[in-house]
Amino acid sequence: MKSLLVIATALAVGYVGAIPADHPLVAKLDKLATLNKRQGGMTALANNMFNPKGGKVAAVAGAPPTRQANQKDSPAGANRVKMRYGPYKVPNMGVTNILGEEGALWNYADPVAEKPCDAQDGGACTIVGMYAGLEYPDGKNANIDSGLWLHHFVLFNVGPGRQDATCSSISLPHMLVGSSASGSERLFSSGNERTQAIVPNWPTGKNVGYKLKKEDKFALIVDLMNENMKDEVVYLTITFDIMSPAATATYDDMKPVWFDVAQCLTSEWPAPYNSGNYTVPAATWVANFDGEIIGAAGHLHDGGQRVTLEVDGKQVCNSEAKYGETKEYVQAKAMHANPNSATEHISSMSVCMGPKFLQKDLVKGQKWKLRAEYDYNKNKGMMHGNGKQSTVMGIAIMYVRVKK
Ligand SMILES: *[C@@H]1O[C@H](CO)[C@@H](O)[C@H](O)[C@H]1NC(C)=O
Ligand SMILES: [Cu+2]
Repeated sequence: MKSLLVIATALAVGYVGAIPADHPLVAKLDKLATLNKRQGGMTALANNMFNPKGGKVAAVAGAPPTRQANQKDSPAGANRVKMRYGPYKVPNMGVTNILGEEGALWNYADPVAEKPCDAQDGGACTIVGMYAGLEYPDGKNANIDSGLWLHHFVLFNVGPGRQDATCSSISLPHMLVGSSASGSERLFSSGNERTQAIVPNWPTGKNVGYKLKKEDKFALIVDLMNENMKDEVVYLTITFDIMSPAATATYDDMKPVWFDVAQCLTSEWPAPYNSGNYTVPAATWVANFDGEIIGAAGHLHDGGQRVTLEVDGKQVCNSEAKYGETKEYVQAKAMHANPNSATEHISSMSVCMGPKFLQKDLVKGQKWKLRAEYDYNKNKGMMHGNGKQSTVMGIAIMYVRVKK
């Protein structure tokens, strides 16, 4: 069993990349899936292995409620609900996990997360907007300027008929939350850039939303970093704009498509170079459903310049990174006091939508390809004490309208 876990670890950090179907590692993933089944899930196993010193802890006394409805600035007709997930304890910088990551809550699986509408309409609602944040127990924003990173999270929807568009049944992130790619789909994600996906504000995002059913259940993978020398407890927030099923009866449904250089793994990819520039391509995805494209946004790590999407050889989307736009994203001192490590961090990624998305329709059989471009000469990366760049990522989530 130990060796299988070592394989899981290797897969998890992305050493094998996007796996072609005939790759011998697929057989090993198969074994992992069997192990997963036999043990009734690998959630606890993986959490104990990767995060022995961190994870979900008891609610903090006196903290604000975990569901806060009627937030300001919701789009017309929607209720903006902020959900606070956790709280999660993030170990301090002095704690190194088995993957060599310091101060990390690493891909922590939280298989039970409340939906924004579990408290109303019996758990059915239409999501028209989503964005994420990180907060201290008292509700104050947690960001890089106080050493806390919303490194990333993955929101899964687990339910009957849910099938991830870009992974088949054997997929590590889905297994981490005790599900599979044929029983759940990755619905939303965000890194510390905290991109807002408020689709009614996008040119082709009217009268469409993600229709949550009563039977659907949420699960999370939470990845946080703490650059302080003491453990910190924080809440992940996801703010949803929701509408009732009755108000959205005529709306089209929306399906997410997750592109990733480390597809069906946990998205980390070892930086192929420690300096200069390089491009990491993802494996080609052959579109497996038809729809109308609403928008897409990318996620990169520091040093990243852009995520591009290509359809049948033509570039159609360019999601660009910007750095240090506000003080929250600028550090006084680089990690490990390494002068080659970044102090200015990615603070936004542009969204491809409307005229900036050169492809209007998703058509079965199209060949889609994501590329993640890095250039450490333009922006420094996050370096370990040993001079190696930490792992990178290249992700884009695209939302597609599916006609009723
Ligand atoms: C590196 O940067 C140069 C100049 O911007 C560009 O022409 C080249 O395509 C880049 N190479 C890679 C592998 O991204
Ligand atoms: Cu990331």
